[in-house]
Amino acid sequence: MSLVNDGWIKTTCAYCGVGCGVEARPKLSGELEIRGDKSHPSNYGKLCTKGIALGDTVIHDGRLLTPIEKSQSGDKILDWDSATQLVADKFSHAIERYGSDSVAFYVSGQLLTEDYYVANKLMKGFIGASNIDSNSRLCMASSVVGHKRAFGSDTVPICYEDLEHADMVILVGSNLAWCHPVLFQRLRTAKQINPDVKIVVIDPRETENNTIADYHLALNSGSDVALFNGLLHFLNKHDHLDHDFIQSSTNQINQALAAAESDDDRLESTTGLTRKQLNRFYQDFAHSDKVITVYSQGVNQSSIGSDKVNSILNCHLATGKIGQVGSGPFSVTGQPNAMGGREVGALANTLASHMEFDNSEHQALIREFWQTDRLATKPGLKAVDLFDAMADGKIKAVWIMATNPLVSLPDSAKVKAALEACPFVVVSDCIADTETSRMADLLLPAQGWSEKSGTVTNSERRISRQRRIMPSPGMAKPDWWIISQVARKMGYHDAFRYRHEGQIFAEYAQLSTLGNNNGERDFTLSGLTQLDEQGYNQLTPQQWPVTQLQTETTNQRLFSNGEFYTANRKANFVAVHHREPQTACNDNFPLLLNSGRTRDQWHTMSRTGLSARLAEHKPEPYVQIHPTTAKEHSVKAHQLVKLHNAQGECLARAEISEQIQPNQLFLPIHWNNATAKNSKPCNLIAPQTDSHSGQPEFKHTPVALTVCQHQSRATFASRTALNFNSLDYWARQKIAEGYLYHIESTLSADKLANYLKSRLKHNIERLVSHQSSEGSARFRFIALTADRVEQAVHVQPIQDEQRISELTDILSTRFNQESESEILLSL
Ligand SMILES: Nc1nc2c(c(=O)[nH]1)N[C@H]1C(S)=C(S)[C@@H](COP(=O)(O)OP(=O)(O)OC[C@H]3O[C@@H](n4cnc5c(=O)[nH]c(N)nc54)[C@H](O)[C@@H]3O)O[C@H]1N2
Ligand SMILES: Nc1nc2c(c(=O)[nH]1)N[C@H]1C(S)=C(S)[C@@H](COP(=O)(O)OP(=O)(O)OC[C@H]3O[C@@H](n4cnc5c(=O)[nH]c(N)nc54)[C@H](O)[C@@H]3O)O[C@H]1N2
Ligand code: SF4
Ligand SMILES: [Mo]
Repeated sequence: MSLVNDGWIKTTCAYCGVGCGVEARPKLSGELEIRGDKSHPSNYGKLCTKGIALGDTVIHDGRLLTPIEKSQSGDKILDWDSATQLVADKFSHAIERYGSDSVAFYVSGQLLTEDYYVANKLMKGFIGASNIDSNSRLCMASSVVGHKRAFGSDTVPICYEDLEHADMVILVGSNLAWCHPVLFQRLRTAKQINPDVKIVVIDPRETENNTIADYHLALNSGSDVALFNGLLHFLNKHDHLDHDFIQSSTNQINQALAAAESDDDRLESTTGLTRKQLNRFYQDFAHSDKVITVYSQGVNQSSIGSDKVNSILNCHLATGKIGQVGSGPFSVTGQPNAMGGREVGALANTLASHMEFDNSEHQALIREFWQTDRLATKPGLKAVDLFDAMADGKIKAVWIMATNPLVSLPDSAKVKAALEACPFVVVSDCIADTETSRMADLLLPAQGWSEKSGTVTNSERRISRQRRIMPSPGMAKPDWWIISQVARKMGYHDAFRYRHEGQIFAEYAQLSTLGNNNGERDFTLSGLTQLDEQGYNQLTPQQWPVTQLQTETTNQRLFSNGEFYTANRKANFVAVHHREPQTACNDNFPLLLNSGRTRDQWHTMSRTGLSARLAEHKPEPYVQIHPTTAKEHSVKAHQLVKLHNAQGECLARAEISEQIQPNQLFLPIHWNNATAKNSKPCNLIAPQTDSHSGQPEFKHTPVALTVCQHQSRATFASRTALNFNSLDYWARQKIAEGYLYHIESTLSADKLANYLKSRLKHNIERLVSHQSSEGSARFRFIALTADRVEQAVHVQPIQDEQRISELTDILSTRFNQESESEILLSL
């Protein structure tokens, strides 16, 4: 298959774990054309809004272009040699003085497998410690624990095609419609073709999933274990267990059944669902031959996330609905390479490539393979514990790559204190200004999507190439290169002599085969060990296990033979009990805050935030509030509200909606101090975690709510980014040719107008201003050059019911002198 056709280059989407195949073609103008790759078996040419807008985000706005050493005396640009030498020296010095546990890497599911492999090799293989953890800890850790406990391996057994063969698909704690949109499209099409397929949504909130669902179970937040224990008990009581499968392929069902039964008498009060609702769901599960349960952060991000996962796996094991066409549990991965990171082993508690610390044979194999006598022998600190240790002064140097912990870890204040306490903080990112990069001592510019090259693994274990399509700006380099340079400067020359990412991949493929000739471990790339540079460059999607180079599309599933990866090759039932989330609402903090994603933004907006198209869907941070709750708290639609608790506070615009239950709130995770004032949920979220997985409880935080007492509001369009931090509230929206600031203030409208007028650029040709003639103090200013608007401002009192104009197109409007006053009046 030709990978380059009419200039189109095959690559993989930068965003979610669906891992859609993309074709990209650079235009002479520097823009990038994007279309879906029809030959890619995960998406067959389909893309979602974020994928389609990839071309908008390859602009160089805000990129980090050089290594920068930051100090009180100012910023210093470094060359790569000095920058990597500085990292090597600081890390080596800390290790010499305080031991290898005094340094850490905090990495990300947005690294490529090759980057991940090299980072893990350096930390565990040569620094000899295991303080390398990934933001996947915040994302997939509970699923990893659940899988390992049940299957003896971290395995997602299904392939996407199963969604099209299932009789019943359960979406639990997954907003598939917004977070894995192309999978959702595949499911919607399957339902259109066969309306008898049952789709059930299990989420405290209503989401877009409901548009294709047969029914929605709006369970109480955190009650999934009770719900699935109820299902297991029902299956047992009504004789729906698959006794043959249980006998031949599983261990310890009796303990799990007993635990499920003991939860059953409080089932309705715990879940908030009626017997009728429960029975309908339980009957449907029992009577559907082929069932897929899709689960995501509503399951994982909980203080009992691992138990939630096992409560689901128990039901699939008890009925043998696993490893068969159209059947199985399906943990969807979030980030483009969250799965690759798990395969590499870049979590603090695994060794490498599905090999484990507690297995001395694995240790010996890896030691020999990496030619090292320094291999780490015990697990390191998980993300939240790592930042706690940092706050306690125990971590002397940390290297953060491709993640923004000051926004995404719980308890932002503590994370900030931790970074302040750490003597040497290195941040590798593509973007210059992130909340975390503001805390760095050294910034390293990384290549981003469309510039970097390597592999990612998606939710159905399919490995695809991301390819280099555009040159990278400034001095940006691949992460694997940066890490290797540092490793060599730390003295590990021979082990890190990579010239090309393909060499790293071949080494990694080799590692996956160690001691694995008879399929002892599920993960193997034995069919890819012989890839040469050309083979790697041309690599088509491969679904693991890969025992032979796959030249045709495969749709494999694991566990089809009823064998698992435990010592006796049988799957384990895990006895789990419902437990309430760690914090409950009380009189002071009566509302329950849930947090998650919106359709068109990705995490901290460092990339999707560059697209004006994507910004239109949700221009400002918002909080979903039920109409009854809004009434009780005197909140009107679109008012700005403050959420607060002992942990901190956060501002967002009220979106009154029946999609959310009374007394619950939903806040998106995307806005942060780089894009808004005080609008990130992690200000409010306590660092409570699941004791098995270390995954934080992001979806269950008691808060109080008050309406902001602001006097005025404004919109401010500008070609350049501005700083409005002295005002009470601002949020930045990308628009064509610039930014639009949404502002609110405790100042009166005229005072705010004066202040904003003072912020207009002075080097403009004309400044036209206009005060409303209607008596109410409405102000409009516009700063013009010959034929275009440089800046435009509109201010009005808060009680003014007439919504201020949006100004979203103003910067891209061309005009002449005659149309000038017309434009001003139309503002
Ligand atoms: N547009 C977009 N897509 C993304 C991302 C993005 O940033 N933007 N990020 C990617 C990443 S990294 C991830 S991890 C995935 C996340 O994908 P999802 O997990 O689907 O997304 P979330 O919005 O975090 O949460 C899912 C749902 O869990 C529900 N929930 C909350 N508490 C409970 C509970 O106790 N039980 C149940 N059953 N449900 C509950 C929430 O109401 C929410 O609707 O999305 C990926 N895709
Ligand atoms: N309240 C709350 N908090 C949450 C969650 C939640 O549901 N609620 N979800 C959690 C989950 S599931 C996740 S996955 C995290 C995500 O949280 P983060 O990982 O902190 O979010 P991102 O914005 O994706 O950060 C990635 C950074 O890497 C940079 N980057 C992109 N590509 C590269 C690259 O190739 N190399 C380098 N060096 N840098 C690169 C980007 O510019 C960006 O700054 O948030 C977690 N936090
Ligand atoms: S579904 Fe995910 S991988 Fe596919 S185009 Fe959308 S964001 Fe990209
Ligand atoms: Mo995630």
